[in-house]
Amino acid sequence: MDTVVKLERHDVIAVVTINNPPVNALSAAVRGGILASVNAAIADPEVKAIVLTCAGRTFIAGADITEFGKPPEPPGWDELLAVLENSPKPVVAAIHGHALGGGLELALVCHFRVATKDARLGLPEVKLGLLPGGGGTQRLPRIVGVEKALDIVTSGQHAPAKEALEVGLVDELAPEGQLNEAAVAFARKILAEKKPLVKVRENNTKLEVAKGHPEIFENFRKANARKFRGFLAPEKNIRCIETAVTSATFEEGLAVERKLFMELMAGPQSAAQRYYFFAERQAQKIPDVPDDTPTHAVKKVGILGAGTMGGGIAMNFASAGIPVTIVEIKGEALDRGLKVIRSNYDRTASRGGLTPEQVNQRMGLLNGSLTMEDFAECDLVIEAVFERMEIKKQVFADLDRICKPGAILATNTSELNVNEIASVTRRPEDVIGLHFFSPANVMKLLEVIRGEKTAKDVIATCMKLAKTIGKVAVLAGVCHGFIGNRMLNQREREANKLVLEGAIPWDVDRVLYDFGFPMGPFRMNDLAGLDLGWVMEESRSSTLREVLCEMGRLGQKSGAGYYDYDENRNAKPSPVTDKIINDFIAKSGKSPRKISDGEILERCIYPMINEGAKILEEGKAIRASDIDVVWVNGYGWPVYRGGPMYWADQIGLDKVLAKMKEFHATLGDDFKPAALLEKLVAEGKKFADFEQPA
Ligand code: 3H9
Repeated sequence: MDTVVKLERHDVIAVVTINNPPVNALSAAVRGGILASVNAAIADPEVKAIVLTCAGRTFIAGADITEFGKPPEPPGWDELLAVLENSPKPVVAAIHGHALGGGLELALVCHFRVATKDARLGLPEVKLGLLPGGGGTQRLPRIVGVEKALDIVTSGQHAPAKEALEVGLVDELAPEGQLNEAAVAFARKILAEKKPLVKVRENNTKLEVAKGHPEIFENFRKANARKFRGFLAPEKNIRCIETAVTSATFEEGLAVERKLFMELMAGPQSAAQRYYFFAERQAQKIPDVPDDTPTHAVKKVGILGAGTMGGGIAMNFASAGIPVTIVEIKGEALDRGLKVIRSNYDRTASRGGLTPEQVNQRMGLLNGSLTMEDFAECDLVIEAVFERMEIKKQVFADLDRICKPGAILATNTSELNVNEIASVTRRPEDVIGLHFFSPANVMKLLEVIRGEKTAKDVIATCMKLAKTIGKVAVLAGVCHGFIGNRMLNQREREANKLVLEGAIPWDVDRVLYDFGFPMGPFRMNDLAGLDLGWVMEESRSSTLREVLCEMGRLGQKSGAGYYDYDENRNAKPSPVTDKIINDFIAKSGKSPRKISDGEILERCIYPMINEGAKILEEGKAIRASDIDVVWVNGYGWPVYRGGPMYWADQIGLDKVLAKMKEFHATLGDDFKPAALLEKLVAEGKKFADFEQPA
């Protein structure tokens, strides 16, 4: 028998244990092992019931994603699921950790499910651009009802065991540390009851309720249209559940599920989303900072600055149960900052995301102070003060004096030189950049900036800490704007140039929105505030943005920016902006030209890709996929297009290069192709093939 699956007998109960680290994915070997073990247990006359359990940190986390896109290896899913479902002896799944995707689908063909209290169950295939292809879309609504099932498959979220018990996904919760014993006891109880075994597929009661109510699906589609925009998988997930309700037989529903699953699997969106799944995990691996690098315990965090950024950063730690000392210069600003934090938590509570006790608990972890001396005992201090080098240097000199030896000193700068900041301390090895994105309590991305002298244990600690506070960390080297903003600057420049050549801002925004961004650059700037980094005294009316700021059009917050806003913050194209643009064009002496949507897209995105190539060749990002992780998590790049570097690989780097050369010839040096782009094209390679020299 295969070693990844073990069969043991405890009296009349056969226990089948899967052991395929790290997450017991259902590889061909595992499928074969389960099939052989279950068949053997069924054939053994001494065995009366079967318990299916997993070793290691989790139950089965799904199909083995690394097998996708390769020729299928036997045994097939249908064969495996059928043997379990048709077993004449009761099969009990014993679930700990995660039961996800194919793992949950396997549990759903078992007759019963026992879970630990901290287990989580879900069908996250939608996040891979897929749908549950092992009968999940047909069995789930039969257990939890149509509306709940729609929610589960289209969100991909994992339900905690308690909720799974309430909705009938789980039959019993096991006492702490006794999962297998509880599952065996459950099996004995079933044997004693001698009731006939019921298959999930035979239970149609919950589907009946939805029959003749197509509006359930239409309403669901409408309510989620914005969230699903651009993605193919949610609609196909919905269609499968719709079919579960409308089809005459279970088999018919399964056939539709299979067909739509295969369509998604063969399509570009799922390929991109699967690529992204591994990219995010790969980003955690730093070649010269191995997994076993020692890390510091971070039990107390200090934040300097209680503004929007500082407050948002503080919330991450308080939400993860880590005490925070938050320091401001003036009492008023501190009070205001703490008030904003409380109102953010209260808002989450009012939507049911937190209990009032949890809000109080989190607020209780925030200790406001007016003196930096209170950072003395902190293990990590993050400054979120004004973006001026002199100010940052003063702050770091103070931190160096105040903080205990071994404390990590971090700057939240979005572009300043971390080496220069570190140079004012006697411990540059403890200095690092932690670039959070606004709103810092919401955005998933954390750029971790490695200075020239930053110690490996400091990097390892910050990467680990990012996971603790629910962030996706990407390591970047010191350069202006790091990975994300450095590339964004390219897009900003081109968007602005385009409108002075004849495109209008709303067209630029529409093209990028249609590409899949949540909003275009002008809407984004209006949202962030046009006066970010703008100083009235230094304003020279030299750019469209400056002129808007001088007019008090500061963006959404002031009711007008590039766009005009109504009281509900709906954006309307503004004639004022049109006029300013026309004045600029008239002054330049050039006549506006018609610019195609295709050119808008290429002008905005190809220079970003080119900058990404420079970032790679300079070693400021470890790998191309890290850049993609930054753009998906920090800038709303549509995950179904993988990320800018992946997207470029799909278009073909030769095509990107050819276009860059064309723009270079007509529009100048902003489009000078990166040496790495030229090199990869010459070698017939992709960004995905690029490796940093050892
Ligand atoms: C499916 O089931 C389709 C069926 O419906 C079709 C039926 C026909 N396969 O995330 P971590 C690796 S689709 C292969 O860092 P955590 C991962 O790459 C699948 N490998 O750990 C990483 O490798 P490495 C539906 C996988 O503790 C290592 O495991 N299921 C798989 O933070 C550790 O992962 C999902 O989408 C896999 N399925 O989180 C669940 N899963 O160490 C996907 C993980 O080399 N998985 N790996 O970098 C997860 O959500 C998380 O891994 C989990 C653990 C929550 C389980």
